Amino acid sequence: MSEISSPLPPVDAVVIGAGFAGLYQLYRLREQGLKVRVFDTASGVGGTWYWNCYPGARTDSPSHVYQYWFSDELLAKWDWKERFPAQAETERYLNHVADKFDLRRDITLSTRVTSAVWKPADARWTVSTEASDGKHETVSTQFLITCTGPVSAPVVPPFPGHESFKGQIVHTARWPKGGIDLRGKRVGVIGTGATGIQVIQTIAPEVAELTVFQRTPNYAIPMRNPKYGDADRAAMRAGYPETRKRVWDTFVGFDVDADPRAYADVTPEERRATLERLWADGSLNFWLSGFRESFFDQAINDELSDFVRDKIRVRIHDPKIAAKLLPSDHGFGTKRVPLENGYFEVYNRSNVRLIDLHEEPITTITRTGVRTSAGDYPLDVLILATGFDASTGTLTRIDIRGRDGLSLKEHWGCDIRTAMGLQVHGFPNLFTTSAPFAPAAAFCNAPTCLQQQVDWISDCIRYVRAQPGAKTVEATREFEAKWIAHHDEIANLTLISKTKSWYTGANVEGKQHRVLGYLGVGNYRAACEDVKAKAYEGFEIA
Ligand code: N01
Repeated sequence: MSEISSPLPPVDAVVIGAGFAGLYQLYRLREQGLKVRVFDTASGVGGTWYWNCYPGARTDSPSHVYQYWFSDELLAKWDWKERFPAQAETERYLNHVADKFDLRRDITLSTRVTSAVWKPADARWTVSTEASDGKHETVSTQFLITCTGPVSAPVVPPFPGHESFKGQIVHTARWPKGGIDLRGKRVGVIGTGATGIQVIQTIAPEVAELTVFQRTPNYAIPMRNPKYGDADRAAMRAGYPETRKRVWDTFVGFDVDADPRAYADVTPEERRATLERLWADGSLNFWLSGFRESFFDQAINDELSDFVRDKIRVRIHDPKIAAKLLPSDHGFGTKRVPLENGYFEVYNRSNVRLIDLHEEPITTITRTGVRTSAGDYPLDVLILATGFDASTGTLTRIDIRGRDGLSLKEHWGCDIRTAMGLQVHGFPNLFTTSAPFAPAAAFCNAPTCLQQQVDWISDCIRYVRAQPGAKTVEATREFEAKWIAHHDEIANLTLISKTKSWYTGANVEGKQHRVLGYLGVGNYRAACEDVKAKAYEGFEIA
Protein backbone atom coordinates (compact mmCIF):
# COMPACT_ATOMS: atom_id res chain seq x y z
CA MET A 1 0.00 0.00 0.00
CA SER A 2 1.55 3.27 -1.16
CA GLU A 3 1.49 6.35 1.08
CA ILE A 4 3.05 8.47 -1.68
CA SER A 5 0.49 10.69 -3.39
CA SER A 6 0.58 11.07 -7.14
CA PRO A 7 -0.88 14.27 -8.59
CA LEU A 8 -3.83 14.10 -10.97
CA PRO A 9 -4.31 16.73 -13.72
CA PRO A 10 -5.76 19.95 -12.24
CA VAL A 11 -9.49 20.61 -12.53
CA ASP A 12 -11.83 23.57 -12.17
CA ALA A 13 -14.01 21.94 -9.52
CA VAL A 14 -13.88 18.98 -7.18
CA VAL A 15 -17.21 17.69 -5.90
CA ILE A 16 -17.28 15.43 -2.84
CA GLY A 17 -20.16 12.96 -2.98
CA ALA A 18 -22.08 11.29 -5.81
CA GLY A 19 -25.58 11.34 -4.34
CA PHE A 20 -28.56 13.54 -5.20
CA ALA A 21 -26.57 16.79 -4.88
CA GLY A 22 -23.23 15.62 -6.28
CA LEU A 23 -24.66 14.16 -9.49
CA TYR A 24 -26.63 17.31 -10.18
CA GLN A 25 -23.65 19.54 -9.31
CA LEU A 26 -21.53 17.69 -11.86
CA TYR A 27 -24.26 18.07 -14.50
CA ARG A 28 -24.63 21.81 -13.85
CA LEU A 29 -20.89 22.61 -13.89
CA ARG A 30 -20.32 20.57 -17.01
CA GLU A 31 -22.96 22.68 -18.73
CA GLN A 32 -20.62 25.65 -18.15
CA GLY A 33 -17.71 23.77 -19.70
CA LEU A 34 -15.88 23.23 -16.41
CA LYS A 35 -13.55 20.34 -15.83
CA VAL A 36 -14.98 18.55 -12.81
CA ARG A 37 -13.96 15.51 -10.75
CA VAL A 38 -16.36 13.88 -8.32
CA PHE A 39 -15.09 11.59 -5.56
CA ASP A 40 -17.16 9.19 -3.48
CA THR A 41 -16.12 6.65 -0.87
CA ALA A 42 -18.87 4.29 -2.03
CA SER A 43 -18.37 1.79 -4.83
CA GLY A 44 -21.53 3.06 -6.55
CA VAL A 45 -23.39 6.32 -7.03
CA GLY A 46 -26.47 7.20 -4.94
CA GLY A 47 -25.09 8.63 -1.68
CA THR A 48 -27.59 7.96 1.11
CA TRP A 49 -29.43 5.56 -1.20
CA TYR A 50 -26.26 3.58 -1.83
CA TRP A 51 -25.37 3.19 1.84
CA ASN A 52 -28.75 2.80 3.54
CA CYS A 53 -29.74 -0.56 2.11
CA TYR A 54 -30.93 -1.92 5.46
CA PRO A 55 -34.20 -3.93 5.53
CA GLY A 56 -37.23 -1.66 5.09
CA ALA A 57 -35.36 1.46 3.95
CA ARG A 58 -37.58 3.74 1.90
CA THR A 59 -38.32 7.42 1.46
CA ASP A 60 -40.79 9.27 3.66
CA SER A 61 -41.20 11.85 0.88
CA PRO A 62 -43.59 10.95 -1.94
CA SER A 63 -41.90 10.11 -5.22
CA HIS A 64 -43.50 12.99 -7.13
CA VAL A 65 -41.42 15.47 -5.10
CA TYR A 66 -38.40 13.26 -4.43
CA GLN A 67 -36.74 13.67 -7.81
CA TYR A 68 -34.86 15.97 -10.17
CA TRP A 69 -36.66 18.71 -12.04
CA PHE A 70 -34.01 19.71 -14.58
CA SER A 71 -34.93 17.31 -17.38
CA ASP A 72 -38.39 17.10 -18.94
CA GLU A 73 -37.36 13.89 -20.62
CA LEU A 74 -36.36 12.31 -17.32
CA LEU A 75 -39.67 13.38 -15.78
CA ALA A 76 -41.58 11.99 -18.74
CA LYS A 77 -39.79 8.65 -18.87
CA TRP A 78 -39.02 7.59 -15.30
CA ASP A 79 -41.87 5.47 -13.92
CA TRP A 80 -42.15 5.60 -10.14
CA LYS A 81 -43.54 2.31 -8.88
CA GLU A 82 -45.09 3.48 -5.64
CA ARG A 83 -45.88 6.55 -3.59
CA PHE A 84 -42.96 6.08 -1.18
CA PRO A 85 -40.19 4.30 -3.09
CA ALA A 86 -38.02 1.71 -1.39
CA GLN A 87 -34.25 2.20 -1.20
CA ALA A 88 -33.58 -0.03 -4.22
CA GLU A 89 -35.90 1.99 -6.46
CA THR A 90 -34.34 5.32 -5.48
CA GLU A 91 -30.83 3.91 -5.92
CA ARG A 92 -31.88 2.63 -9.37
CA TYR A 93 -33.21 6.08 -10.25
CA LEU A 94 -29.91 7.77 -9.33
CA ASN A 95 -27.95 5.17 -11.32
CA HIS A 96 -30.27 5.81 -14.26
CA VAL A 97 -29.55 9.55 -14.02
CA ALA A 98 -25.79 8.89 -13.91
CA ASP A 99 -26.06 6.77 -17.07
CA LYS A 100 -28.55 8.88 -18.96
CA PHE A 101 -26.47 12.05 -18.59
CA ASP A 102 -23.15 10.25 -19.02
CA LEU A 103 -21.95 11.39 -15.61
CA ARG A 104 -19.80 8.40 -14.67
CA ARG A 105 -16.76 9.40 -16.71
CA ASP A 106 -16.08 12.25 -14.24
CA ILE A 107 -16.78 10.24 -11.07
CA THR A 108 -14.11 8.37 -9.13
CA LEU A 109 -15.71 5.81 -6.82
CA SER A 110 -14.27 3.83 -3.89
CA THR A 111 -12.18 6.90 -3.09
CA ARG A 112 -12.35 8.97 0.07
CA VAL A 113 -11.33 12.61 0.22
CA THR A 114 -9.01 12.75 3.22
CA SER A 115 -8.01 16.41 3.17
CA ALA A 116 -8.38 19.69 1.32
CA VAL A 117 -5.90 22.49 1.87
CA TRP A 118 -6.25 26.06 0.55
CA LYS A 119 -3.08 27.32 -1.17
CA PRO A 120 -3.30 31.13 -1.06
CA ALA A 121 -0.41 31.64 -3.50
CA ASP A 122 -2.27 29.80 -6.26
CA ALA A 123 -5.79 30.62 -5.02
CA ARG A 124 -6.59 26.93 -5.35
CA TRP A 125 -7.40 23.92 -3.20
CA THR A 126 -5.19 20.83 -3.03
CA VAL A 127 -7.45 17.85 -2.44
CA SER A 128 -5.98 14.54 -1.23
CA THR A 129 -7.71 11.22 -1.69
CA GLU A 130 -7.30 7.63 -0.60
CA ALA A 131 -8.75 4.82 -2.71
CA SER A 132 -10.04 1.58 -1.23
CA ASP A 133 -6.99 -0.20 -2.75
CA GLY A 134 -4.72 2.12 -0.72
CA LYS A 135 -3.73 4.42 -3.60
CA HIS A 136 -3.17 8.07 -2.57
CA GLU A 137 -3.66 10.91 -5.05
CA THR A 138 -3.87 14.70 -5.01
CA VAL A 139 -5.68 17.08 -7.31
CA SER A 140 -5.53 20.86 -7.55
CA THR A 141 -8.86 22.64 -8.06
CA GLN A 142 -10.17 26.18 -8.12
CA PHE A 143 -13.51 25.33 -6.50
CA LEU A 144 -14.37 22.69 -3.92
CA ILE A 145 -18.01 21.72 -3.42
CA THR A 146 -19.17 19.38 -0.70
CA CYS A 147 -22.23 17.30 -1.58
CA THR A 148 -21.93 14.96 1.36
CA GLY A 149 -25.57 14.86 2.48
CA PRO A 150 -27.19 15.94 5.74
CA VAL A 151 -27.31 12.51 7.40
CA SER A 152 -24.27 10.58 6.16
CA ALA A 153 -21.74 10.33 9.00
CA PRO A 154 -22.90 7.39 11.17
CA VAL A 155 -22.78 7.66 14.94
CA VAL A 156 -21.62 4.50 16.70
CA PRO A 157 -22.07 4.95 20.45
CA PRO A 158 -18.98 3.97 22.44
CA PHE A 159 -20.57 1.04 24.31
CA PRO A 160 -17.89 -0.67 26.38
CA GLY A 161 -17.10 -4.20 25.20
CA HIS A 162 -18.19 -3.53 21.60
CA GLU A 163 -15.17 -5.38 20.18
CA SER A 164 -15.72 -8.48 22.32
CA PHE A 165 -19.09 -9.39 20.71
CA LYS A 166 -18.80 -12.68 18.83
CA GLY A 167 -21.86 -12.10 16.68
CA GLN A 168 -22.27 -9.42 14.02
CA ILE A 169 -22.64 -5.70 14.82
CA VAL A 170 -23.77 -3.45 11.99
CA HIS A 171 -24.78 0.20 11.71
CA THR A 172 -27.79 0.61 9.41
CA ALA A 173 -25.91 3.07 7.19
CA ARG A 174 -23.15 0.50 6.62
CA TRP A 175 -25.43 -2.43 5.81
CA PRO A 176 -23.63 -4.93 3.54
CA LYS A 177 -24.76 -4.71 -0.08
CA GLY A 178 -25.34 -8.48 -0.15
CA GLY A 179 -27.65 -8.22 2.88
CA ILE A 180 -27.59 -10.19 6.13
CA ASP A 181 -29.62 -13.35 6.55
CA LEU A 182 -31.56 -12.67 9.75
CA ARG A 183 -33.95 -15.59 9.44
CA GLY A 184 -34.16 -17.62 12.61
CA LYS A 185 -31.64 -15.40 14.44
CA ARG A 186 -31.73 -13.55 17.74
CA VAL A 187 -31.50 -9.92 16.73
CA GLY A 188 -31.16 -6.74 18.81
CA VAL A 189 -31.87 -3.22 17.53
CA ILE A 190 -30.64 -0.12 19.35
CA GLY A 191 -32.46 3.03 18.26
CA THR A 192 -36.06 3.86 17.41
CA GLY A 193 -35.74 6.87 15.09
CA ALA A 194 -36.92 6.86 11.45
CA THR A 195 -34.37 4.17 10.60
CA GLY A 196 -34.95 1.93 13.63
CA ILE A 197 -38.70 1.98 13.02
CA GLN A 198 -38.25 0.88 9.39
CA VAL A 199 -35.87 -1.92 10.36
CA ILE A 200 -37.91 -3.18 13.30
CA GLN A 201 -41.25 -3.38 11.48
CA THR A 202 -39.58 -5.16 8.54
CA ILE A 203 -37.52 -7.82 10.30
CA ALA A 204 -39.86 -8.68 13.20
CA PRO A 205 -41.76 -11.43 11.30
CA GLU A 206 -38.61 -13.18 10.02
CA VAL A 207 -36.29 -13.30 13.04
CA ALA A 208 -36.48 -15.84 15.85
CA GLU A 209 -36.34 -13.18 18.57
CA LEU A 210 -36.21 -9.42 18.32
CA THR A 211 -35.06 -7.30 21.24
CA VAL A 212 -35.59 -3.56 20.81
CA PHE A 213 -33.47 -1.32 23.04
CA GLN A 214 -35.39 1.95 23.18
CA ARG A 215 -34.13 5.12 24.83
CA THR A 216 -36.74 7.60 23.58
CA PRO A 217 -40.10 6.55 22.10
CA ASN A 218 -41.16 8.30 18.92
CA TYR A 219 -44.37 9.57 17.40
CA ALA A 220 -44.95 8.06 13.96
CA ILE A 221 -47.63 8.36 11.29
CA PRO A 222 -49.02 5.28 9.49
CA MET A 223 -47.85 5.33 5.88
CA ARG A 224 -50.33 4.82 3.05
CA ASN A 225 -48.23 3.56 0.19
CA PRO A 226 -50.24 2.63 -2.90
CA LYS A 227 -48.49 1.02 -5.86
CA TYR A 228 -48.74 3.18 -8.97
CA GLY A 229 -50.23 2.10 -12.26
CA ASP A 230 -50.09 3.89 -15.59
CA ALA A 231 -53.17 5.99 -14.84
CA ASP A 232 -51.68 7.18 -11.51
CA ARG A 233 -48.43 8.10 -13.21
CA ALA A 234 -50.24 9.97 -15.97
CA ALA A 235 -52.12 12.00 -13.35
CA MET A 236 -48.88 12.64 -11.49
CA ARG A 237 -47.13 13.82 -14.65
CA ALA A 238 -50.02 16.12 -15.49
CA GLY A 239 -49.38 17.79 -12.13
CA TYR A 240 -45.60 18.14 -12.57
CA PRO A 241 -45.57 21.68 -14.02
CA GLU A 242 -47.49 22.94 -10.97
CA THR A 243 -45.53 20.78 -8.50
CA ARG A 244 -42.20 21.89 -9.96
CA LYS A 245 -43.14 25.54 -9.41
CA ARG A 246 -44.55 24.99 -5.95
CA VAL A 247 -41.84 23.01 -4.14
CA TRP A 248 -39.38 25.93 -3.98
CA ASP A 249 -41.78 28.18 -2.09
CA THR A 250 -43.28 26.02 0.63
CA PHE A 251 -42.12 25.72 4.24
CA VAL A 252 -40.23 22.42 3.79
CA GLY A 253 -39.88 21.87 0.05
CA PHE A 254 -42.93 19.63 -0.45
CA ASP A 255 -45.85 20.65 -2.65
CA VAL A 256 -48.03 21.29 0.41
CA ASP A 257 -47.92 24.00 3.03
CA ALA A 258 -49.37 24.63 6.46
CA ASP A 259 -53.10 25.24 6.90
CA PRO A 260 -53.63 28.97 6.29
CA ARG A 261 -56.24 29.23 9.06
CA ALA A 262 -55.31 30.42 12.52
CA TYR A 263 -55.92 27.72 15.13
CA ALA A 264 -58.03 30.09 17.21
CA ASP A 265 -60.38 30.74 14.27
CA VAL A 266 -61.26 27.07 13.88
CA THR A 267 -63.86 25.31 16.02
CA PRO A 268 -62.77 22.20 17.97
CA GLU A 269 -64.94 20.07 15.64
CA GLU A 270 -63.27 21.50 12.54
CA ARG A 271 -59.82 21.06 14.09
CA ARG A 272 -60.57 17.42 14.80
CA ALA A 273 -61.92 16.90 11.27
CA THR A 274 -58.79 18.52 9.81
CA LEU A 275 -56.48 16.31 11.85
CA GLU A 276 -58.45 13.15 10.97
CA ARG A 277 -58.36 14.04 7.27
CA LEU A 278 -54.60 14.63 7.34
CA TRP A 279 -54.01 11.48 9.41
CA ALA A 280 -55.91 9.40 6.85
CA ASP A 281 -53.67 10.73 4.08
CA GLY A 282 -50.90 8.49 5.47
CA SER A 283 -48.04 10.89 4.78
CA LEU A 284 -45.99 13.62 6.40
CA ASN A 285 -48.79 16.04 5.42
CA PHE A 286 -50.20 15.44 8.91
CA TRP A 287 -47.06 17.08 10.27
CA LEU A 288 -46.34 19.65 7.60
CA SER A 289 -49.73 20.85 6.39
CA GLY A 290 -51.58 21.04 9.71
CA PHE A 291 -51.82 24.08 11.94
CA ARG A 292 -48.56 26.02 11.86
CA GLU A 293 -48.92 27.17 15.49
CA SER A 294 -48.11 23.61 16.60
CA PHE A 295 -44.44 24.40 15.89
CA PHE A 296 -44.47 27.43 18.18
CA ASP A 297 -47.23 27.18 20.75
CA GLN A 298 -46.83 24.63 23.55
CA ALA A 299 -50.55 24.35 24.38
CA ILE A 300 -51.52 23.73 20.75
CA ASN A 301 -48.67 21.29 20.38
CA ASP A 302 -49.87 19.46 23.52
CA GLU A 303 -53.30 18.94 21.95
CA LEU A 304 -51.75 17.61 18.77
CA SER A 305 -49.44 15.30 20.74
CA ASP A 306 -52.46 13.93 22.66
CA PHE A 307 -54.21 13.22 19.37
CA VAL A 308 -51.25 11.18 18.11
CA ARG A 309 -50.69 9.37 21.42
CA ASP A 310 -54.36 8.27 21.36
CA LYS A 311 -53.87 6.89 17.84
CA ILE A 312 -50.83 4.90 18.94
CA ARG A 313 -52.21 3.63 22.26
CA VAL A 314 -55.12 1.70 20.78
CA ARG A 315 -52.82 -0.35 18.57
CA ILE A 316 -50.87 -1.97 21.39
CA HIS A 317 -52.53 -4.78 23.35
CA ASP A 318 -50.54 -4.56 26.60
CA PRO A 319 -51.10 -1.19 28.36
CA LYS A 320 -47.72 -1.48 30.13
CA ILE A 321 -45.93 -1.79 26.77
CA ALA A 322 -48.09 0.96 25.32
CA ALA A 323 -47.01 3.29 28.13
CA LYS A 324 -43.37 2.70 27.20
CA LEU A 325 -44.03 3.43 23.53
CA LEU A 326 -45.82 6.73 24.09
CA PRO A 327 -43.55 9.78 23.84
CA SER A 328 -43.83 12.18 26.75
CA ASP A 329 -40.57 14.14 26.84
CA HIS A 330 -41.14 16.12 23.64
CA GLY A 331 -44.02 17.40 21.56
CA PHE A 332 -45.20 15.96 18.28
CA GLY A 333 -43.21 17.21 15.29
CA THR A 334 -40.47 18.91 17.28
CA LYS A 335 -38.09 16.34 15.84
CA ARG A 336 -38.21 14.36 12.61
CA VAL A 337 -41.48 12.41 12.44
CA PRO A 338 -41.14 8.96 10.83
CA LEU A 339 -43.78 7.21 8.75
CA GLU A 340 -44.44 3.60 9.78
CA ASN A 341 -46.12 0.52 8.46
CA GLY A 342 -47.33 -1.80 11.23
CA TYR A 343 -44.60 -0.63 13.61
CA PHE A 344 -46.65 -0.46 16.80
CA GLU A 345 -48.29 -3.86 16.17
CA VAL A 346 -44.80 -5.40 16.23
CA TYR A 347 -44.94 -5.11 20.02
CA ASN A 348 -47.99 -7.41 20.10
CA ARG A 349 -45.87 -10.26 18.71
CA SER A 350 -44.62 -13.02 20.99
CA ASN A 351 -41.09 -12.98 19.47
CA VAL A 352 -40.54 -9.27 20.23
CA ARG A 353 -39.55 -7.66 23.52
CA LEU A 354 -39.10 -4.00 24.29
CA ILE A 355 -36.36 -2.90 26.64
CA ASP A 356 -36.79 0.58 28.07
CA LEU A 357 -33.27 1.94 28.49
CA HIS A 358 -34.48 4.53 30.97
CA GLU A 359 -35.41 1.65 33.31
CA GLU A 360 -32.37 -0.49 32.54
CA PRO A 361 -29.49 1.30 30.75
CA ILE A 362 -26.98 -0.63 28.66
CA THR A 363 -23.88 -1.22 30.74
CA THR A 364 -21.76 -3.17 28.27
CA ILE A 365 -21.70 -5.30 25.14
CA THR A 366 -20.54 -8.78 26.09
CA ARG A 367 -19.21 -11.72 24.05
CA THR A 368 -22.75 -13.00 23.65
CA GLY A 369 -24.99 -9.95 23.54
CA VAL A 370 -26.11 -6.81 25.36
CA ARG A 371 -25.97 -6.39 29.12
CA THR A 372 -28.22 -3.86 30.81
CA SER A 373 -28.43 -3.01 34.48
CA ALA A 374 -31.19 -5.67 34.72
CA GLY A 375 -29.52 -8.58 32.94
CA ASP A 376 -28.15 -10.16 29.75
CA TYR A 377 -29.82 -10.34 26.32
CA PRO A 378 -28.10 -12.98 24.15
CA LEU A 379 -27.94 -12.02 20.46
CA ASP A 380 -26.60 -13.26 17.13
CA VAL A 381 -26.81 -9.88 15.41
CA LEU A 382 -26.85 -6.37 16.90
CA ILE A 383 -28.18 -3.59 14.65
CA LEU A 384 -27.22 -0.03 15.49
CA ALA A 385 -29.92 2.34 14.23
CA THR A 386 -28.20 5.05 16.24
CA GLY A 387 -28.26 7.88 13.74
CA PHE A 388 -25.80 10.40 12.35
CA ASP A 389 -23.57 13.33 13.16
CA ALA A 390 -25.85 15.40 10.96
CA SER A 391 -24.86 18.20 8.65
CA THR A 392 -21.40 18.87 10.12
CA GLY A 393 -20.11 15.29 10.64
CA THR A 394 -19.12 14.47 7.07
CA LEU A 395 -17.16 17.72 6.77
CA THR A 396 -15.39 17.59 10.12
CA ARG A 397 -14.27 14.03 9.32
CA ILE A 398 -12.26 15.48 6.38
CA ASP A 399 -9.22 17.63 7.21
CA ILE A 400 -10.33 20.84 5.49
CA ARG A 401 -7.98 23.78 6.02
CA GLY A 402 -8.73 27.27 4.79
CA ARG A 403 -6.84 30.56 4.96
CA ASP A 404 -4.04 30.66 7.58
CA GLY A 405 -4.33 26.88 8.03
CA LEU A 406 -7.70 27.28 9.76
CA SER A 407 -9.23 23.81 10.24
CA LEU A 408 -12.98 23.51 9.71
CA LYS A 409 -13.17 20.89 12.45
CA GLU A 410 -11.54 23.17 15.03
CA HIS A 411 -13.48 26.18 13.76
CA TRP A 412 -16.85 24.42 14.09
CA GLY A 413 -15.73 22.73 17.31
CA CYS A 414 -15.86 26.16 18.97
CA ASP A 415 -18.83 27.63 17.14
CA ILE A 416 -20.63 26.39 14.02
CA ARG A 417 -20.68 29.21 11.46
CA THR A 418 -21.81 29.43 7.83
CA ALA A 419 -23.19 32.03 5.47
CA MET A 420 -26.56 30.63 4.37
CA GLY A 421 -25.06 27.14 4.63
CA LEU A 422 -23.32 27.87 1.34
CA GLN A 423 -19.91 29.16 2.40
CA VAL A 424 -17.79 29.55 5.52
CA HIS A 425 -15.76 32.71 6.08
CA GLY A 426 -12.06 31.84 6.00
CA PHE A 427 -12.55 29.12 3.38
CA PRO A 428 -12.45 30.80 -0.06
CA ASN A 429 -13.94 28.95 -3.03
CA LEU A 430 -15.40 26.27 -0.75
CA PHE A 431 -19.12 25.74 -1.30
CA THR A 432 -21.21 23.53 0.94
CA THR A 433 -24.59 21.87 0.43
CA SER A 434 -26.64 20.60 3.39
CA ALA A 435 -24.38 22.50 5.80
CA PRO A 436 -25.82 24.20 8.91
CA PHE A 437 -28.15 27.20 8.65
CA ALA A 438 -29.71 26.20 5.34
CA PRO A 439 -32.95 24.18 5.17
CA ALA A 440 -31.02 21.38 3.44
CA ALA A 441 -29.23 20.71 6.73
CA ALA A 442 -32.32 19.25 8.33
CA PHE A 443 -35.76 20.65 7.77
CA CYS A 444 -36.42 20.05 4.11
CA ASN A 445 -37.39 17.55 1.47
CA ALA A 446 -33.76 16.89 0.53
CA PRO A 447 -33.96 16.88 -3.29
CA THR A 448 -35.75 20.25 -3.35
CA CYS A 449 -33.19 21.99 -1.17
CA LEU A 450 -30.16 20.31 -2.66
CA GLN A 451 -31.18 21.26 -6.20
CA GLN A 452 -31.81 24.84 -5.11
CA GLN A 453 -28.37 25.05 -3.48
CA VAL A 454 -26.61 23.45 -6.45
CA ASP A 455 -28.29 25.93 -8.81
CA TRP A 456 -27.19 28.85 -6.63
CA ILE A 457 -23.60 27.58 -6.38
CA SER A 458 -23.43 26.98 -10.14
CA ASP A 459 -24.69 30.49 -10.87
CA CYS A 460 -22.21 31.96 -8.39
CA ILE A 461 -19.29 30.12 -9.99
CA ARG A 462 -20.41 31.28 -13.43
CA TYR A 463 -20.55 34.85 -12.14
CA VAL A 464 -17.09 34.72 -10.54
CA ARG A 465 -15.53 33.26 -13.68
CA ALA A 466 -17.09 36.01 -15.77
CA GLN A 467 -15.48 38.80 -13.69
CA PRO A 468 -12.17 39.88 -15.27
CA GLY A 469 -9.25 38.75 -13.11
CA ALA A 470 -11.49 37.29 -10.38
CA LYS A 471 -10.27 34.08 -8.82
CA THR A 472 -11.99 33.73 -5.47
CA VAL A 473 -15.32 34.15 -3.73
CA GLU A 474 -15.70 34.14 0.03
CA ALA A 475 -18.52 35.06 2.38
CA THR A 476 -17.63 38.09 4.50
CA ARG A 477 -17.47 37.74 8.26
CA GLU A 478 -20.18 40.41 8.61
CA PHE A 479 -22.61 38.70 6.27
CA GLU A 480 -22.04 35.35 7.98
CA ALA A 481 -22.76 36.89 11.39
CA LYS A 482 -25.89 38.61 10.08
CA TRP A 483 -27.23 35.39 8.56
CA ILE A 484 -26.59 33.37 11.73
CA ALA A 485 -28.39 35.97 13.84
CA HIS A 486 -31.37 35.82 11.46
CA HIS A 487 -31.34 32.01 11.51
CA ASP A 488 -31.20 31.89 15.31
CA GLU A 489 -34.02 34.39 15.68
CA ILE A 490 -36.40 32.13 13.75
CA ALA A 491 -35.08 28.85 15.17
CA ASN A 492 -35.40 29.98 18.76
CA LEU A 493 -39.08 30.81 18.34
CA THR A 494 -39.86 27.16 17.65
CA LEU A 495 -40.35 24.17 19.92
CA ILE A 496 -37.77 22.35 17.77
CA SER A 497 -35.06 24.32 19.57
CA LYS A 498 -36.23 22.86 22.90
CA THR A 499 -36.14 19.18 21.86
CA LYS A 500 -33.06 16.98 21.92
CA SER A 501 -32.47 15.41 18.51
CA TRP A 502 -30.14 15.45 15.53
CA TYR A 503 -31.99 18.60 14.41
CA THR A 504 -30.23 20.39 17.27
CA GLY A 505 -26.97 18.43 17.36
CA ALA A 506 -27.95 17.06 20.78
CA ASN A 507 -27.39 13.43 19.68
CA VAL A 508 -23.62 13.88 19.39
CA GLU A 509 -21.45 14.20 22.45
CA GLY A 510 -19.49 17.46 22.49
CA LYS A 511 -21.37 19.00 19.55
CA GLN A 512 -22.68 22.52 19.87
CA HIS A 513 -26.43 22.37 20.59
CA ARG A 514 -28.36 24.62 18.24
CA VAL A 515 -30.97 24.22 15.52
CA LEU A 516 -29.00 23.18 12.43
CA GLY A 517 -31.57 23.66 9.69
CA TYR A 518 -32.91 27.03 8.56
CA LEU A 519 -36.69 26.97 8.92
CA GLY A 520 -38.50 28.05 5.78
CA VAL A 521 -37.53 26.82 2.32
CA GLY A 522 -39.44 29.56 0.50
CA ASN A 523 -37.90 32.36 2.57
CA TYR A 524 -34.45 30.84 2.25
CA ARG A 525 -34.71 30.65 -1.51
CA ALA A 526 -35.90 34.26 -1.68
CA ALA A 527 -32.90 35.34 0.42
CA CYS A 528 -30.53 33.42 -1.88
CA GLU A 529 -32.11 34.99 -4.94
CA ASP A 530 -31.79 38.43 -3.36
CA VAL A 531 -28.04 37.95 -2.75
CA LYS A 532 -27.62 36.84 -6.35
CA ALA A 533 -29.63 39.77 -7.72
CA LYS A 534 -27.38 42.14 -5.78
CA ALA A 535 -24.21 40.78 -7.42
CA TYR A 536 -23.53 38.41 -4.50
CA GLU A 537 -23.78 41.02 -1.78
CA GLY A 538 -22.15 39.65 1.37
CA PHE A 539 -19.65 37.61 -0.66
CA GLU A 540 -16.27 39.09 -1.55
CA ILE A 541 -15.11 38.37 -5.08
CA ALA A 542 -11.36 38.97 -5.44
O1 N01 B 1 -31.41 8.49 13.53
P1 N01 B 1 -32.06 9.26 14.79
P2 N01 B 1 -32.16 7.74 12.34
N1 N01 B 1 -28.09 4.36 23.40
O2 N01 B 1 -30.97 10.14 15.30
C1 N01 B 1 -30.96 6.11 19.57
C2 N01 B 1 -33.20 10.18 7.84
N2 N01 B 1 -33.86 8.97 7.44
O3 N01 B 1 -31.10 7.03 11.56
O4 N01 B 1 -33.76 9.53 20.76
C3 N01 B 1 -29.36 4.09 23.06
O5 N01 B 1 -33.33 9.88 14.44
C4 N01 B 1 -31.69 7.41 19.69
O6 N01 B 1 -32.25 7.55 20.97
P3 N01 B 1 -32.57 9.05 21.54
C5 N01 B 1 -34.27 11.02 8.50
O7 N01 B 1 -34.10 12.36 8.17
C6 N01 B 1 -34.67 9.10 6.40
O8 N01 B 1 -33.29 6.96 12.83
O9 N01 B 1 -31.34 9.87 21.28
N3 N01 B 1 -29.99 4.62 22.02
C7 N01 B 1 -32.71 7.25 18.57
O10 N01 B 1 -33.78 6.45 18.96
C8 N01 B 1 -34.00 10.74 9.94
O11 N01 B 1 -34.52 11.68 10.82
C9 N01 B 1 -35.40 8.05 5.99
O12 N01 B 1 -32.85 8.83 22.97
C10 N01 B 1 -29.29 5.47 21.27
C11 N01 B 1 -31.90 6.52 17.49
O13 N01 B 1 -30.81 5.88 18.17
C12 N01 B 1 -32.50 10.68 9.92
O14 N01 B 1 -32.20 9.94 8.76
C13 N01 B 1 -35.33 6.84 6.64
C14 N01 B 1 -27.95 5.80 21.54
C15 N01 B 1 -31.32 7.45 16.46
O15 N01 B 1 -32.36 8.10 15.81
C16 N01 B 1 -31.89 9.99 11.11
O16 N01 B 1 -32.72 8.90 11.49
C17 N01 B 1 -34.49 6.72 7.71
C18 N01 B 1 -27.36 5.21 22.68
N4 N01 B 1 -26.09 5.49 23.03
C19 N01 B 1 -33.76 7.79 8.11
N5 N01 B 1 -27.52 6.67 20.60
C20 N01 B 1 -36.28 8.33 4.84
O17 N01 B 1 -37.39 8.01 4.86
C21 N01 B 1 -28.57 6.88 19.77
N6 N01 B 1 -29.62 6.15 20.17
C22 N01 B 1 -35.79 9.14 3.71
